Amino acid sequence: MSSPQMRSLKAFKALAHQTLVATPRRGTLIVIEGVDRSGKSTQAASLVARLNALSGAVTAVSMRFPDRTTQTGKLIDAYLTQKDGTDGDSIDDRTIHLLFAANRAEAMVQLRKTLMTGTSVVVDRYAFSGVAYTHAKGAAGLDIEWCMAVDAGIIRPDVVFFLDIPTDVAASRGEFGQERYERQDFQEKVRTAFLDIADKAYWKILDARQSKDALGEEMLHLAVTEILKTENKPLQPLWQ
Ligand code: DGP
Repeated sequence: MSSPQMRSLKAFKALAHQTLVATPRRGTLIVIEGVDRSGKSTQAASLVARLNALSGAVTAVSMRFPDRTTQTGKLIDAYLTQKDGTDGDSIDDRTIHLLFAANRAEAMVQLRKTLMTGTSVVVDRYAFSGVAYTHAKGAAGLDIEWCMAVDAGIIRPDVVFFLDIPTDVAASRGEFGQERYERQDFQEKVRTAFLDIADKAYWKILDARQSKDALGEEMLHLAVTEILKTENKPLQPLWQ
């Protein structure tokens, strides 16, 4: 990187530090989406660490969906890992969709509270996964509008980072294939559905094939830009 770029990155980080630490503001809701094995969880953890290192304080925390620790999450986990003793038909497609949505809805009070106390939240998967995975099943009645309807009204992210990756590259990564949805043909449909619902107003489509570090720096830069813009903008409902 050339020195003028270094200097502007340094100035940018200094401004970010000052703003993150000194200004009372609501936190920013940052969502990371993508197909399985696109690197979301690694990048979510790294983004929280980078944001906190930048501010020298805990100004960001992470969250993930599905949250497998709650009652709804335990049912979802049994379904995904097929520990329910069946090969997958124990919960029908509409019911599992509703359970995933309930798993997000039940976290909204805590999420709102965290944001309103000024902490940003980096979320690994959100309602967009809900729509993409259910719609990708291609079954009658699982159209995009129906899939969106049950998540309408949850907190709208300020920004969505979509970690885009060809599904053959994702499928070649470690541990692919362990859970129910991890089949490359299905993941291809999921990727298409994600790109169909991507809202240019607040989605950033990022190349997830680049190195972990390069992607991490790109996300940090975009996240800080978003945090600086959030100020005290009211939280908005999703899809309403
Ligand atoms: P993860 O813990 O991020 O690996 O996600 C678990 C799996 O569940 C993954 O294959 C994506 C899928 N998934 C996540 N959210 C939803 C949802 O709302 N609906 C459906 N049908 N699948 C989801």
